[in-house]
Amino acid sequence: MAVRVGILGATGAVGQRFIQLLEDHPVFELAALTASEASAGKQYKEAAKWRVNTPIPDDIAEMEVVGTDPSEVGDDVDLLFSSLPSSVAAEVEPDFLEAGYVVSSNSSNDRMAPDVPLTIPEINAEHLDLIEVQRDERGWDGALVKNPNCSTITMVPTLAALDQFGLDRVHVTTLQAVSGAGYDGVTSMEIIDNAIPHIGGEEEKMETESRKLLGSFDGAEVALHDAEVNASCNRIPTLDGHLESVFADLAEDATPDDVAAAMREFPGIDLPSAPDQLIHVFEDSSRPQPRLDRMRGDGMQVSAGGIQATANGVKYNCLAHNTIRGAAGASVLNGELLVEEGWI
Ligand code: 11C
Repeated sequence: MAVRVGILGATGAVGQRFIQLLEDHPVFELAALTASEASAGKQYKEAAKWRVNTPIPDDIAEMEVVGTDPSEVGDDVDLLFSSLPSSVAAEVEPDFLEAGYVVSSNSSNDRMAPDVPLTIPEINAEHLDLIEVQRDERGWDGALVKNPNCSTITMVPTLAALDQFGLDRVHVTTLQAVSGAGYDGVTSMEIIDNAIPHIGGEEEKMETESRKLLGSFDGAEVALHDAEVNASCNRIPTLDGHLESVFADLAEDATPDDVAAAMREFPGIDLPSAPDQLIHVFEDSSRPQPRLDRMRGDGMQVSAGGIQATANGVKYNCLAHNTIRGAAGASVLNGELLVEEGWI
């Protein structure tokens, strides 16, 4: 039986990706679209400035957008995907959680809250058990699950593969696409022939979220991984796809071939939106590249390449599609995990 889902923040860039990814989904049926009061009451095609590279599905184009409030969404929706701006999500998500909705959220508020699972299903599915803790402590009938920031999701699968060699220290420099900032069209052209060596808050997110994702879990609490993580985040004029250069110091000896094998063999998960293989490793040292490689695995696979030895470990590049694997696809995958594990 289909699980009826809604989108909080359906008109934004990530909201549009949700709509694209939910078209013909084998489990989810899209039943509610919410946006700000300015859009409520309009047909979706009137409310959204559509920027995704496939047409708005016909049935969605004519759906009425409702306000972001439980009374407007109705109680026949089982799961909400959230892509609200974090300041709005911090106000709105608790209303839905108190009203009993399960929320799979891409918004950055509460990602580091101790009782909120921050999950990538292939990495730390067991952290979903934190839902019991949040229900006990916050009195919610619903449940809140977060996915990490897109630049974190790009790197963490590769670090998870390296952890068997003793991950001591990570330095990462990112080259991030303009879609991560919600830029589009003419606005994105403002950074052509330029690079911006700062993205507000991004470095801290990479440094903390990665350690929570890789942390150990005793059933009630996540202990952050003790690796030191240092990030430098930069915006470049690429439309989609975050490329990252990672330098990882390892406690044990591991050759580039060992590291490549560990990445290739890192297990996937059997969920509808998951790629067969989580990490694709390129031999060609000029790959991965955003334009050529971001759509691998329908945008859900992470790519790595250029693996070389350093004095204390390895360096390599990794890449993922920032609004699919890094945002809407990540939330949809968490939604699929919630269904698979019986939380919905
Ligand atoms: C960027 N990573 O590329 C950001 C966008 O915490 O989910 C996503 C912010 C987040 O600018």
